[in-house]
Amino acid sequence: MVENFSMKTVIISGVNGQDGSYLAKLLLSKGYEVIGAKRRSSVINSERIDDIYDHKHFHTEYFDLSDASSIQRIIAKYKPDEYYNLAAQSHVRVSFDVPEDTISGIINGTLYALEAIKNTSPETKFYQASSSEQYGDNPDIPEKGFNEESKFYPASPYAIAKVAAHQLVRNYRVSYNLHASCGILFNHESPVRSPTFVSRKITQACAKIKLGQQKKLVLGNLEAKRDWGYAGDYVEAMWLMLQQDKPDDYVIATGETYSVKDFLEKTFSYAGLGSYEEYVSFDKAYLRPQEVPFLKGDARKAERTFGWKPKIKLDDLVKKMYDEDYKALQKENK
Ligand code: NAP
Ligand code: F7E
Repeated sequence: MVENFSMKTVIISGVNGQDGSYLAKLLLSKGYEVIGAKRRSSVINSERIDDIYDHKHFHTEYFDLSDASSIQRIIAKYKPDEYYNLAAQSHVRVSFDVPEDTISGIINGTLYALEAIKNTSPETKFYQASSSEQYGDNPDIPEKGFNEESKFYPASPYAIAKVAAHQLVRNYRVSYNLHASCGILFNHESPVRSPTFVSRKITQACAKIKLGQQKKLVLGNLEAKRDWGYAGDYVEAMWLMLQQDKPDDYVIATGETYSVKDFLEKTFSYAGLGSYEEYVSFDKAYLRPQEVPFLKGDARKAERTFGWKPKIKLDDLVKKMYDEDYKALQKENK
């Protein structure tokens, strides 16, 4: 039960995920009562939030994106000051295999939350986890990168759903005067990123190769370019968006872009393993039916409006992720 009624209350959907876990810790440090909404799983998968599970201001609730009643129930129960809509099937390639689940979860989960807020808690401020994938394969790339005015050319079921959810949020903002903002976040990673994404797949494999636990790393397209930042910096931007007087949309990015090959070179070089080419092989299973070749973001609006700038860029991110992987694997082996 929430005990202290003078504290601000927040619901974070997808609290078990990478961003949910960073955001929960940030908001606890800011004195919020944090309600982490998670779905039931057959095995315990709360490792990312184990360290706050017993925090007296942290509570969990079960919900599911496909279950409108569960979302209505938690919003009506807590009438939170802020709601962060982070839960999603977030893997782009997997969205081609489970398009219906991905699309219905992202669009309906957003709709159910917006409807519940409109009907039972209209003062709740809402954050939407929009994505740079929404720009897709847009060939018109401004010199500084994609910005809030750039057109969306979504190139996967995941991105198509994120565009629809983004438009829903804008529609509810205008139609019902809700404080609902979209953060268009470019790729952001961390030591707790799932190893099914390429950044952590590389840092973890590299640490295992260094420790003699793995020989090869199998990847897909090495030419794709991404604007990679640090999740810890990006959740700060989510919070800042909801502290503004007016709701709006903001790009959050580093403004720098690198290829998967660059990521490999940086990680293998930092690990002192020499050329990645000795270890990496190709499997078409990791290709997508349609690829997003180039992403770079222009976050100057966020900087102008609330002073947000990334603190960690790619070189430091690679070191941070590799070091954590190496330490954890070494500890496991003792
Ligand atoms: P993540 O690590 O994959 O976490 C997603 C969370 O959503 C997980 O906790 C997952 O639960 C939960 N979830 C999935 N399907 C659900 C369902 N049907 N009902 C309830 N919960 C469900 O993703 P993330 O990197 O933290 O990203 C957070 C959000 O930002 C996502 O919406 C993602 O699409 C978006 N985004 C991410 C990035 C990025 O680079 N990280 C960039 C732009 C936007 P389980 O733990 O049980 O699987
Ligand atoms: O792929 C290429 C792959 O899966 C990055 C999600 O958080 O960010 C993420 O989506 C690139 C792609 O991230 C492998 O083809 C090569 O070009 O790490 P990723 P993503 O697709 O950019 C956005 C902003 C989101 O919103 C998403 O939720 O790397 N790549 N070889 C590979 N990718 C993976 N996963 N595995 C490989 O073996």
